[in-house]
Amino acid sequence: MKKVVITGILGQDGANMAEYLLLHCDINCKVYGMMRRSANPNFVNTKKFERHPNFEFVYGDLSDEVSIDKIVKDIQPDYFINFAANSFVGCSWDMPLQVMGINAIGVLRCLESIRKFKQDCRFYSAGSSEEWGDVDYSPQDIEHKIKPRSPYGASKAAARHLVKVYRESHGLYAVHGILFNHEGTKRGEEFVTRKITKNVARLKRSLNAYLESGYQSSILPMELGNLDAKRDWSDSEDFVEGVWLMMNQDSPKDYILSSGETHSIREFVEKAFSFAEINGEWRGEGLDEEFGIYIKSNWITLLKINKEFFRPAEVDLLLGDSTPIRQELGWEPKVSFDKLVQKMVDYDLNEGGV
Ligand code: NDP
Ligand code: GDR
Repeated sequence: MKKVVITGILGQDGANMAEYLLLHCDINCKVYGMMRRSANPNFVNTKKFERHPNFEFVYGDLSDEVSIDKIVKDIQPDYFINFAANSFVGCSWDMPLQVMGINAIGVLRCLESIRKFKQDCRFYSAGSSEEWGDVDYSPQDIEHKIKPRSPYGASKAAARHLVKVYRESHGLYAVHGILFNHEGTKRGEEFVTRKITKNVARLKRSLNAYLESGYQSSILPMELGNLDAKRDWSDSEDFVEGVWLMMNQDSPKDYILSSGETHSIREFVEKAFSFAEINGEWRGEGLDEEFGIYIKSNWITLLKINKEFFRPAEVDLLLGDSTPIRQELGWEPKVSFDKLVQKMVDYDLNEGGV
């Protein structure tokens, strides 16, 4: 039975990867899900598999090489899939050293442990389209110059170089997948897509209550930053299948996973409201722009702009070219942009209430 260590197990991709391996495909494996010590850990993403007989939680922290060494030495894994990171670009200006320490040096700690204790263990490094930042051309392919715009992007670029060095110097099977934005019902609430769908669900409930009671003051608008940035969004559940394909090539090669479409935050907002059957409109400009709706001739603001959510440097446009992995490894995403937005809105309206 293959042994798979997945770090970041409580996060979106770690949980989806474990779910894929344990519940959705017939790979005979034991999954060790690494979580860090926390006073109040959140197991919402692991509910479906945490009692699976082939699943076990293990403690470890990417800031602590002793814990990583122990995991690799004791478990002797066949695969080490490293999803753990400080994954929020927005906070990476506030804590750049922590971001570099976890996202780049943390990867180095994993590579070193594998080099020392299990050289034939296959390693996955979670790279990001943020490594390209202010892009030179679209769609971005694997040859695009590294041009990060945030400490987060720089940390992922550093990890990419380290993976290459360990692959070439020590012959490790190590891949650094460049993944464009991917979302879903396990997405953290500070990321813009989940922030939008959670708020749309909350506002839907508030509007319904207003229609029933006529009491309007409880309708608090959501607040967003830059609506004009464009992202290439996909479903995380599609992407973990691509990651597994990258881990099982004859020899290690880095690939891009992307949808090949780009949409603005504004479009995501419009779709999310429309799937919740809230037919609002925009008015105003710049920082005074709002999205809202007229009910009984009253304008009700549902979305406002808040400067606080703008970044010191923005990545304006991301659009990925994932042709190579589609052609060479047969990866194919199943979930379109519309389906993704609808799935997240439906979930937040029904199960994931605020
Ligand atoms: P999440 O933020 O949902 O999950 C990250 C996980 O890493 C969390 O469970 C977190 O633990 C854990 N973690 C953070 N710091 C440490 C540490 N020091 N030691 C151990 N664990 C730690 O991210 P995603 O699942 O969305 O992303 C997975 C990976 O893919 C990340 O590396 C991210 O940077 C990268 N990526 C993500 C993309 C996306 O669109 N989702 C796109 C491209 C790359 P805790 O739960 O305790 O906070
Ligand atoms: P991103 O995701 O930075 O692309 O990184 P995020 O959802 O945080 O931002 C996407 C875009 O939305 C704009 N935006 C806002 N963002 C947030 N979080 N909150 C807001 O209120 C808001 N308003 C507008 C941002 O400015 C940005 O342009 C994600 C993460 O998963 C990374 O880990 C991953 O590497 C990249 O995707 C690819």
